[in-house]
Formats: sequence, structure tokens, C-alpha cells
Amino acid sequence: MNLLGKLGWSAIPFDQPIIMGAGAFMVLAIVAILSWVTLKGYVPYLWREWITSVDHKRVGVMYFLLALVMLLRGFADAMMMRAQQAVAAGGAQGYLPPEHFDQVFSAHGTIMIFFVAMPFVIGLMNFVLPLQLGVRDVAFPTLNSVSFWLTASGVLLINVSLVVGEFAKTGWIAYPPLSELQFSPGVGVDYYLWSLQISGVGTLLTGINFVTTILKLRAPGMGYMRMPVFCWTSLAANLLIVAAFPVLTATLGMLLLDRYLGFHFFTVDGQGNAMMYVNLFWVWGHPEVYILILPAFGVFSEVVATFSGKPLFGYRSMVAATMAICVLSFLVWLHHFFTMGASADVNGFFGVMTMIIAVPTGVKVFNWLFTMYGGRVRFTVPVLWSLGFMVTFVIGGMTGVLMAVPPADFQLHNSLFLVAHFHNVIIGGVVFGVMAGYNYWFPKAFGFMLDERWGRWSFWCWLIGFYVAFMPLYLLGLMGMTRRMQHYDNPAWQPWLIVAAIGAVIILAGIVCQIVQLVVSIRDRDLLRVTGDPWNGRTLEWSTASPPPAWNFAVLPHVAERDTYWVGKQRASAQPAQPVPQQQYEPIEMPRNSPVGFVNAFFAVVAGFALVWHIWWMAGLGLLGTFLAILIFAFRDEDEIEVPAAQVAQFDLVHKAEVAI
Ligand code: HEM
Ligand SMILES: [Cu+2]
Repeated sequence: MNLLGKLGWSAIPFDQPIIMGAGAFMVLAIVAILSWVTLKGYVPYLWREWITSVDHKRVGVMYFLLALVMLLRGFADAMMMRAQQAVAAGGAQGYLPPEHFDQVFSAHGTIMIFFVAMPFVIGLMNFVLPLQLGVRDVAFPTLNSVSFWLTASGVLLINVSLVVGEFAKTGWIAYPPLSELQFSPGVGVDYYLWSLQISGVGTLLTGINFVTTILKLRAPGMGYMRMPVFCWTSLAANLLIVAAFPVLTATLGMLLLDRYLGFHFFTVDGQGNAMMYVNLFWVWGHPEVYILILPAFGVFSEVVATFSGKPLFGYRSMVAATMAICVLSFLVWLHHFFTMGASADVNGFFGVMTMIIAVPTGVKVFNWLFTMYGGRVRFTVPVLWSLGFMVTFVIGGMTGVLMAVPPADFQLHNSLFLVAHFHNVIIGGVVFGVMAGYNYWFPKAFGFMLDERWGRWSFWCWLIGFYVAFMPLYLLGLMGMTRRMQHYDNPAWQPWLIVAAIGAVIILAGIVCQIVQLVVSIRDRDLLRVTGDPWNGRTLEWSTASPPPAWNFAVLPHVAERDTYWVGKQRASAQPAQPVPQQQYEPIEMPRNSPVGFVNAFFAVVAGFALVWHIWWMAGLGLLGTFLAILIFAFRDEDEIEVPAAQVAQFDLVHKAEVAI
């Protein structure tokens, strides 16, 4: 018996300079960071304050950081594709061989969706939700840390696939029969499956955690109709996670059974049905796009209202639109494969349902516009991202409605028109939303602002870069260019692909500006320091200090109406100064830090890696490790620490004095 399963030296592609270079860079970067951290003596601090932290704010920041790093990886893949297609015209082969190009687009799509967009959005929700709800943490703080580290395990596995073995060549959707053992005998699809299964568990746990938090833990007096809109859109997104992610897990589980144990769920022999996979995948996949975009809608709602100095226009219709989208998102999945061969009636039904979603979305856009109308709008960086979003997303949404017409989709299906459409909504919607939220809540998280000037540069590069990179793809799609082409014969396409490559370079400039913005802001942090409420905010997160203490609020705020903090500020400024009533401070119970998330994730990586390579003893060890980690955690004696009332009082008085100045 081979103790290392399928693993051998041949797994490492020594003959591929690009992969070896990228791998060496990655390993060197990790070694450099680890040795810097160790030499500086930061390890105990990092372990104590971050790695084992169960504080929702820290977990949120770590999600965000993970997403930022993976954005660089996903973007590097995008640049490689853009460079390849810019040169591989008229039969020229470019510099990426087909089997490598196929891995690049598969890794790009998988990483961008699961390990960039998802952790960005979940990171924002983590940081913001408990603060906006006026509570001390999420419902299950330790579970939250477990979720984060499981996501990180998936990230690690997918990055290992770059150097040890290969990644899937099946696209980010891994349709059978191509993804079945017969046509993908290597480990690429297994890396895809196990990294998504492991991180998927983390995402499902997050969904359960956040739904519970929003439904059960709100500040006293905060009825549902007094919740900030971001909390509503997060509720909708997390309900979708709870409903949809188990479908993905089951679907990928069936593909795993096919590949590992010779089942026939999706093979043609043994009476399987490949289209079943496609259906199930999109039963998860369409709600997934709303899992990503709804929280972004929430960010825009907060930003637009705050910087217009007005309450959000049409709060109730915003809530209704959000919940309508939440339900409708489960009734449109078939628009991803009108060409499957379903009857005209079936295609017609799903086409119409898809168009109906445009209605609540339109309601939202009008609400944002009416909120700004007549307001004294402050054109800060978050507002720029919001305006960029409104224009860009509407274009992307309209091309989506175009493709929802089945006969049109028969032409556009799998062409670059589709690629342009989904980048149009994902970048113009999700990425812009995340960037708006990042600039908006950064001062809350760290107590100093992000540099405005570099923020503006970054925005303009992203916006212009986006249009230059993706508008040509609509045209190319109409000219007949299909997606995922390693090379092409039609020289008429090349000029547009060169334009697209230039666009990607402009986006790169935007990313560089963002990094510079962060570095400059950290350097100048003493000049950029702010108090708890730098934007004249409306919601509760702005009522506490920046950065907030571990317990968020010394005394849980009492909510009497919508935008209670803002209304309270206005009342206070309309009246002569009142004597501040004496606060009664009480000791606060906070959850203890726990290494269980990290330890569990360590064993999950071991198990995942072992399963990819068929190293059964190691897989057993990994599973046993995760089981023991949870078991030992379950038998802990003490899970809370008490923050004495005096400490709470002291922090709060300092914060109050700061605000009063
Ligand atoms: C930032 C600039 C980006 C550029 C320049 C870019 C470029 C590309 C390119 C060239 C392709 C392959 C097109 C083809 O099939 O010929 C692609 C595919 C894809 N991209 Fe992006 N992309 C970017 C950002 C994103 C983001 C932010 C996401 C999602 C959050 C994303 C998700 C995807 C997906 C899902 C695919 C399909 C992969 C597949 O075919 O299986 N991309 N992108
Ligand atoms: Cu869809």
C-alpha cells in the first residue's frame, strides 16, 4: 500500500516556469511574513488578540483581509487571461498552454466568488451587524470564529493546488460529465470540491449564526421596522445562505460520491443525469448572487441616506423589495440553461420570473435617487462608489433582462456577452458596494479615516477601468466570440481584446491606489484620527467609540424610533444643553477567546488535502482531530469573562468626554 496515496514528486510541476515562479513567490511571501512576525515577537499578540479572538469585529476584519489578499490572487489570474487573449489571435498560441489556461479561468471564477466576494460581504456583515443592532456580539461568537477559519482552510487548499498538483479545468461551475472521473482523472476537481465543501460548512454556520443574531438579539426597543436597512438586507442574505448552501453541499457531495465511490448520480451510464447537477447547482447559484448583492444594497442604502443628511426614502418599500427579491431568487434558476432543451413553456416561465425581479430592484434604485434628491449630498468616497454603482449596475441589470428572453439567450449563451454581463453586476454591484462599505466603516473599525485623495483616485481607476475592460466584451459576444477561449482564429476580435487588456491595467492602477491609500492612511493615522461619529451617522454603530471597545456598548442603547441615534442628536441640538443623566454601569459578561476555530481548521486542511490525494490514514487523522477539537471545546468549564463595571465606566466616560469636545 502506498502511504502517500496518489502524491509523488510528479505532482509538483517543475517544468512550468510560471507556476513555479508564482508558487515560489507565494511561499517566499508566507515565509517572509511569518519570520517578520516571529522576529518582532508579535506571535503571542496575534494568537491572543486575533487568531483565537471570537470578537465579531476582529473576525470581520480578518475576513476582509483574507478577501483582499485573495482579490490580488484572483486579479493576477484575470491579468493572465487578458494578456493571453490579447496576443493569441489568428492561430497564435500565446504564452499559456490550453491545460493551463483552463485552470486559470476555473481558479479565477472559483476564487473570486467563494474567496473574494463571499468573505468581503461576510466580513462587512460580521463587523457591522452587532454594532447596528446595538448588541455586544453575534449569537454564537465561538462558532463565528470556527466559520472564519473553515473559510480560511478552503483558501489554503485552493492555493496549495497551485503548487502541489493542479486545479480543476472545468470552469468554476464544474459541470459533469467533464468533471467526472472519466474526463477529469486528475486531482484538480477534487481540490475544487473539498475546498468548497470545507468553506461551505463555514458559510452555512455563518448564515445560522447571523439569522439568529438578527432575529433574537436586538437592542431593547428595536422592532423589525426600526432596524437599519443593512440589517434587513443581511437578514435576507443569511436566510438565503441557510436555504441555499445545503443544496450546494449536497450537489458537490453527490459529485464526490461519483468520483470517489463510483456512484452514478451525474454520469450517463448507470442512469445518472448530468443536467440534474446543472439544475441543483443553480438552485444554489442564483440565490448566491443575491447573497452577495443584497448586503451591498444595504451598504448603499446606509451611505446614501447618511451623506444626503436625510432619512432613507421609502424605508418600507425597501424592506418589501428586499424580501421580494429574497423569495423570487429561488424561482429563476433555469435562466442559466435555457439551452438545456426544456419546453418553451418552462423557458417562458423562468424568463418572465427573471424579468419580474427587475421590479423590486428598480424600486430600490428609485428609492436611492429620491433619497439624494433635495438632500445636501456630501460627495465623499463612499458616495462616489455608490453613484458609480447606480449607473453601472443599471446597465448590467438591463443586459441581464436582455438575456432573460430565451430566444435572445440562445444566441448569447456562453458568449463573452454573458461574461460582460456578470462582471457588470458583480463588479459594479458587489465590489463597488464592498468598497463603499470599506471606506465608510474603516474609521469605525480603526479610529482613523482612510485618505480621501487616494480613495478618489482608486474609485476613478476602477470605474474607468471597468468600462474599458468589459464594454468590449459585450461587443465581442455579439460578434460571436464564446467564453473560455485559449486562442481564436478571427483577427477582427483582437483589437477589442487589446482594449479589454488595457482596461484591466487601469483596474490594476485602481487596486494599487487602494493599497497606497491604506499605507498612507496608516502612516498618517495621527492626523486622520476621529471620534466615534465622523460622518454624522444615523445608526447605532456611530454612537460608540471608534474603535469600539470589546463590549461595543457600555449600556445597551434604547431604541425609540428608526434612525434613533440621528434623531436623538437633532433633538439635542435643538434644545439647550441638558444635564446628562448618570449612567448605571454594570459588569459585562464577554465570551472567552478560543483556539477551537483555528485548531479545527488545521485538521480540516489536513483532512481535505489527504482526501484530495487519497491518503486515507491522514484523512482519518484529520477528521479525528476536528472531532476531538470540538469535543474538548464542548467540555470546557468556563466560557465567559467578566469585565468589571469600573472598567466599563472608565472607558465610557473617556469616550463621552471626547465626543463633548
Ligand atoms: C477585476 C477585474 C476582473 C477582470 C479583468 C476579470 C476578467 C475575467 C476574464 C478574462 C474571464 C474569462 C472570460 C472568458 O471566459 O473568456 C473571467 C471569468 C470569470 N470571472 Fe472575472 N474578472 C475580474 C473580476 C471578477 C470578479 C470581481 C468576479 C467575482 C466576484 C469575477 C468572476 C468571474 C467568474 C465567475 C468567471 C467565469 C469563470 C469560468 O468561466 O468558469 N471576476 N474574468
Ligand atoms: Cu441567475
